[in-house]
Amino acid sequence: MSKAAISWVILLLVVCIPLVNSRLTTNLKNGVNGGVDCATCSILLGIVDHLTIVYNESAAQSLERLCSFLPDEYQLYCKAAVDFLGPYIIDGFIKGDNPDVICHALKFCTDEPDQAKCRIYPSKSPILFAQRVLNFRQRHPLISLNLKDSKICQIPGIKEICKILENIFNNHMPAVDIDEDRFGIEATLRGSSWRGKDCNDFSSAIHPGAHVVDGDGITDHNCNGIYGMNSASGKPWEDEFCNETQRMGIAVLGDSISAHFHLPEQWLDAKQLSVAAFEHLTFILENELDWPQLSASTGHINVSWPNIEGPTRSLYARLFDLDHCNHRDYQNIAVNGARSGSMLDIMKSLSRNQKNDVPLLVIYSLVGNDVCNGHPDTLDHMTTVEEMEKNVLTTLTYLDTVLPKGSHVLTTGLANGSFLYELLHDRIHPFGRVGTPISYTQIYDYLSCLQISPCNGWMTSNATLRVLTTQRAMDLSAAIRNVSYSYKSTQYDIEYLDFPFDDVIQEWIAQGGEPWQLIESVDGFHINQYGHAIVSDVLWKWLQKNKPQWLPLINPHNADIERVFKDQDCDDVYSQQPSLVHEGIFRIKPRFASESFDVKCIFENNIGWTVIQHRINGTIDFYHGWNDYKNGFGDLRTEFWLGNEKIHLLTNQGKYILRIDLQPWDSHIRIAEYGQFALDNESQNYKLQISQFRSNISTAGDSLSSSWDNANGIPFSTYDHDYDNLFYDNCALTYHGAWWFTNCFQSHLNGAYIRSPLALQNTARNGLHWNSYALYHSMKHTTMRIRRQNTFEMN
Ligand SMILES: [Ca+2]
Ligand SMILES: [Ca+2]
Ligand SMILES: [Ca+2]
Repeated sequence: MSKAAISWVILLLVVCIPLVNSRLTTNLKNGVNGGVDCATCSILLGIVDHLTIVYNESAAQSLERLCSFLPDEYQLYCKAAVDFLGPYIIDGFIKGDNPDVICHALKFCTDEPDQAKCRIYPSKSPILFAQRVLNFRQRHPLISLNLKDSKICQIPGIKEICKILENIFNNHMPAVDIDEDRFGIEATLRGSSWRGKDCNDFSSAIHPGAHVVDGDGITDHNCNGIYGMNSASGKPWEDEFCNETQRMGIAVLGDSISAHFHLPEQWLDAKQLSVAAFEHLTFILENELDWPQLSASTGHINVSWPNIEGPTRSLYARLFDLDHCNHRDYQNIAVNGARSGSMLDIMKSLSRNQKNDVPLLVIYSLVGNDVCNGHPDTLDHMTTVEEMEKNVLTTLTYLDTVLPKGSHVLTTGLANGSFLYELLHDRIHPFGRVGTPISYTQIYDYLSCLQISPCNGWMTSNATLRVLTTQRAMDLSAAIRNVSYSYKSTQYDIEYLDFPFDDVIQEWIAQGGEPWQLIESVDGFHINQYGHAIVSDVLWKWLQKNKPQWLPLINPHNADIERVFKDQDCDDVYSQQPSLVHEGIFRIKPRFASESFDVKCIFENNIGWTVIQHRINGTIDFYHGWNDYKNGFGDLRTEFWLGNEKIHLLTNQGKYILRIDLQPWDSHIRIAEYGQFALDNESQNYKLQISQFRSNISTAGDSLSSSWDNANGIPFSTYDHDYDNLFYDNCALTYHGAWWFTNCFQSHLNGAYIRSPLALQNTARNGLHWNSYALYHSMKHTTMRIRRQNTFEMN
């Protein structure tokens, strides 16, 4: 298989990941007649066809347009795929072939002998269809694609990615988790979107929900952001603010409903396709197309995304509102396709130390997959009542071995999915909004024909089958209820609740909505963002009414917590009081700081940046010793170095992004941005932590962490404290500045201020240098600024 064909497969994998994803994460088989590959090809070409209609252009132009919507890192693959297959596809469209014909001709789709023929655009004449496929192949005899042999995960470069993904998909543990406490620092890959962020990934004793040590007087053991001493009282803040109430975390054991599976509608609707629709593609894929950060159970982000609509309200957010001491103590242990049997493995990724951690409220909620599958004989593949009883009992017994005393478990029954068909079947699917209208029934039938439907029992026009499926779901719910009520736990108390979808629908109608508006538009199966918010409303009301003793008391110190632990950097300043000015000088107090201090802030795109270095005119001399660089010098209104101690305090309260703006004397501003930036403390000589150079947005190149001269892990050097890598030289002295010198540098922005025309040829190299932008050139203006990374951002 040629390289271009491989690229094509990657593109399929990327663009139509939902199906591939469900194949990776569920027991869903490849289907028949080409299954997932066939559906992917047909839908993709359908979208191309729709683009030609929307933009009144040729298929060639539409293919190019489709590639142009993808993020930069996918462009190359997309273009290679178009170069290879584009001519055939275009020829097919010109000759009037529809996506079904082209995908059959290209052998993504087949008609297996004993199977029904699957077409997304059913052909009026089967003979004509076969003739068209034959004609296409005769026109292009050289096409030989054998996708059955494509072992995509064996290709070097892809192999490593596959390994990571497999690990994530199989173990459901954070990809980056150095101390193995099962809490990560990245947002995606089962990291902080799923479980509260680990505030120290080098100590497993430090994690959300952990036991507090010495009142967290020095270290924030439970990652709730509350630590340190109140100098007025001499007591730890955590003791003063959190000891009156009982801390409690939340975890959900669930399926794609709890994980909040969501496929952006913009991806399938040619009218809505755009660069913005794919803006966070990598982040979304790394989160398995799930949005736990916005879910009913563990939602914790209040921002709107470009491709998901609706409010975030969650059980976790409400626990936090009652008591801010519960900050970050959430775990979303939900996996697409999970059912009671597979949960027996998945639940082992739950993190709780029975002896040391605080109690947990666990929601056990598997609402569909025990009756949903893609098999034609779907009833034979559903979980039986006996299996369900055994699985629930095993789960509850296991929880007894991990949950701290005083925990609570709420089990729910299966949802009644029969309403899905009733609400949606004759509505038009987003994919069918352009060109030939396509209803949900047609999509259901097509997926069911390929045997890749998420739920043959409910997503079917066969009313009897829907009733039988609902009956089984009710029997299984009864089994969950019976086991829940008969189980005797030593660690927790337990309650069962029928999945309250009727209440959710009633509540939505009371708010003026229509029930179908709560269903995900693309898959016609999951609950969307509006639905999640209401599910959380209904569950919370139920808990308040029936289990008030499970919920924490209102912490009278919530306002104090906000007061003491706010304004930690310019972004907090901005969120307290959005400013109309572009920049200014403000007072902040980083969490670790004993006193507040002034900084220069820049406000841009609703983000507050904290400036740590600025050079504009040479009025300030930057040739200073260790203590000046430690404490900072200069004038915040003109030129300054903020100070290594302050930078250390700022960058150790979260994950910080560094952006450097560089303007030479003879050219325009370019930037270099790093996803991770921090300074260690003075005992580590303000060692630089820098990584995740953002090559996609940086225009000035990487002169701090490039492989040939990497300043990551290098201490700061001044002329009177020489920690550079050269034993025979003192870089700070030689080049008249101070920096994280290696041997000696690829960048150095604290050198002497040199004016044009000498700056253009600063061969002495003692100026303001960034070699990957301009070698032997001393910059005219430089700004180094930082901001805290938001959890929803990708790296
Ligand atoms: Ca960790
Ligand atoms: Ca940790
Ligand atoms: Ca704490």
